[in-house]
Amino acid sequence: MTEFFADIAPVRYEGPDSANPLAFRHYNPDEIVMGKRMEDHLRFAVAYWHSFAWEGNDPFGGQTLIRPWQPQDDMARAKVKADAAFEMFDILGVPYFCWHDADIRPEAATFAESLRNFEEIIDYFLAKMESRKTRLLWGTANMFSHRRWMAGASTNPDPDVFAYAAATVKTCMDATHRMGGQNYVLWGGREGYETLLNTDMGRELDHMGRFLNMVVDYKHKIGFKGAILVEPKPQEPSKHQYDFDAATCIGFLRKYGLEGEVKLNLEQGHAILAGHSFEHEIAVAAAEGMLGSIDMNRNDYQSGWDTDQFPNNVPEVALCYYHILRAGGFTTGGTNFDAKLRRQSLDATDLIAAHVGGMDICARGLKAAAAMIEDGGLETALRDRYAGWDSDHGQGILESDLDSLFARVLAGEIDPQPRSGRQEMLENHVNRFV
Ligand code: XUL
Ligand code: CO
Repeated sequence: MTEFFADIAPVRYEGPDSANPLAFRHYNPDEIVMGKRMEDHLRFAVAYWHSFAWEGNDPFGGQTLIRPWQPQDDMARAKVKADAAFEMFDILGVPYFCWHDADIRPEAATFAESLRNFEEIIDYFLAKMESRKTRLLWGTANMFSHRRWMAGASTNPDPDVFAYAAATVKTCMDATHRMGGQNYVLWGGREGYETLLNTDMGRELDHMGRFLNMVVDYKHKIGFKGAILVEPKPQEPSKHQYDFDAATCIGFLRKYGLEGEVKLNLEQGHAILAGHSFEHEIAVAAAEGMLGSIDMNRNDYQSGWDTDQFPNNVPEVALCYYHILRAGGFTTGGTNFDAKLRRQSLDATDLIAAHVGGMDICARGLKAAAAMIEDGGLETALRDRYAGWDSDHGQGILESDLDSLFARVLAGEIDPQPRSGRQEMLENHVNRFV
C-alpha cells in the first residue's frame, strides 16, 4: 500500500439510506438492470491524467495538489504513481482506466528514450493487471501539450510533425493492443487553428483524413479488435477545432471513407461548449450507428470553460443513458470520468469521493433511464407521432415525386391537420422517473 490511500477502505454498496460519505448508495455492480449487471452497463473508467498527472494548475495559478509521485520526471516516481492509481482502481472497484502516453511516463530527451520509459510502464501495468480485474478502456496519445504540437499534430504545416505524430500514435496503439484495450481514442486538441490568416484549412483536413486512414490501416495490420474513436470538441485549446461536434465528425469521416471504421467518443463538457446538450450528441451518433464511448464530465454552465467536473445532475445523466440504452448500450465503449477535482480539493479522500459521487449519479441515471425504457411511455408517444409513416399512405408519399404530390394536394386529397407535439406532457412523464 502506498501512503497516499493508506487510510481509505474499499468502497462498498450500502444502499440509499447510508450516511457514509465513502459508500455507494446507488452503484451496486451486481444489481441487474434490464437483464444486465450494472457494472456491465456503465463500464466505468478512471482517467489517469486528471486523477494522477494533473497538479491543480489553472490559467491563473500553478500547482495546488501535492502528491508523492511529484515531480513527474522520473521513472521511479512514475511507478509510485502507477501503484497509487491501481490502489484507487481497487478501492473503487472500477473495471477500466484510460491513459495518454504523457500521463504515465516521463518525457525524455529523445523519442527512443521516451518510448523506453513508456514500454517499461506498460510492462509495470500489465504485471499489476495479472492479479486484478481492472482493464484498459482506451489508450490515446497526448499530441497537444508539448511545444512540438503547438501548430497541430496531423494538421501541422510541417510534414515532419505529421511523421512524429504517426510514430507516436503507432507506439500508443501498440501499447493499447498489448494491454487488451477496448478502444483507441484520438482527440485533436491542436487540430484546428488560431487564425485563418496562417491556415490552409482544406489541406489540413486532407492531412487529418490521411492520418486517420493510416491509423485504421495499422489497426488491421496488428489485428487490434477494439474500436477507433475520435472525440469531438469545438474549441479550447484551439480557437477552432476541426472535430467540432458529432455531426461535423460524421461528415468528416464520410468524406474520407472512414464511416465504417471509426466511431465517436462523446464528452458532455464538449457538447456544452458546442452549444448542444449531451443527449443531442449521443442521439446524433446513435442515429448514424457511430456511438462509441462517453466521457461523462460536465462543464460549469456559467464559466464557458471546459471545467471537466464530475457529473452531479441526475436528470441530465438519465437522458444520456436513455439514448445510450435505446441505441443498444455500450459494446466496446464505457463511461470514462475525464473529470478532475476542483483545485482546492487537496486530499486523497476528495479524489475517492469525487468518483464515488460520479458513479452514484450515473447509476441513478442508468436506473431512471432503464425505468423509462421499461415503462415504454416515451417510445409509445414517439411511435404514435410517426405512425403516419408506417402506413401505405406515408410510404407512398416517400416513393412519390413533386408533381404527383402537387396533384394530390391540389385536389384536396391530402390536407394535413396539425397535432400537438405534447412537449410538456413528455417532460412531465420524464420527471416521474428522475
Ligand atoms: C480534452 C479531452 C481529452 C480527451 C483525450 O478536453 O477531453 O482529455 O478525452 O485526449
Ligand atoms: Co475527453
